[in-house]
Amino acid sequence: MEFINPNKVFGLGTGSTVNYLIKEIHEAYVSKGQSITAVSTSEETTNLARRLGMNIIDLDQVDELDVVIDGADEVDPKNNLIKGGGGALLMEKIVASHSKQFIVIVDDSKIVSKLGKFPLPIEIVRFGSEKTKSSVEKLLSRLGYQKPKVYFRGAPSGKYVTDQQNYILDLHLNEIEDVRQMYQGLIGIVGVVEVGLFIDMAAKIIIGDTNGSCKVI
Ligand code: DER
Repeated sequence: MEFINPNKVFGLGTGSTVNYLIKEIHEAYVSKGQSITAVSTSEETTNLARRLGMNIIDLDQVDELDVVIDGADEVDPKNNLIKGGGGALLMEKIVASHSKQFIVIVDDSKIVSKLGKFPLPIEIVRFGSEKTKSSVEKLLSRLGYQKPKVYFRGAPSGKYVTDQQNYILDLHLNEIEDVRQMYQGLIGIVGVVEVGLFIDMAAKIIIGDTNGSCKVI
């Protein structure tokens, strides 16, 4: 909360952590009559924020944002992240890229020595999605990953469709040896829109623990 200036437009990520933040913002400002304007990274965030009385505007209506606050699925010692467990990685990355400060809130269970235990989400276009999936599998074997499992999120009951009308592939890698090499390889595949690796983006990580205290790194 202390990183938010209620008089300036800020960015709101997506997920259960951000949902708590939205409720706190409502409590601290909106419920006391202060108007709050934010840019959102998903329909889920937009719906909750609007329901709690906030104005949500389009990213293109603002110049650079001062602050964007989001959650993450994993954080490594260099503050690189896996994101996209909630399915909003593309919009989250676009909004975070237009912010002076990208701040991430996690609990200590998400701090890891190497990224990859959490399946890496990538957003791919729906056209030719099986072909894109094979290209991803070929890349992973070339990079030395033995029989990596790559799944369409939501399949087989019904493939998950993102707010931007794309699919998500979850890559079960266990450990990502070289995050930059992985990012470069995946983003170079035609059909891949964005990768849930957020490298060198987070300015601060706020880590909460089960005692209710938190530290900022
Ligand atoms: O999908 C996402 O990128 C979310 O922000 C995710 O990284 C954090 O979600 P959570 O707060 O529900 O754990």
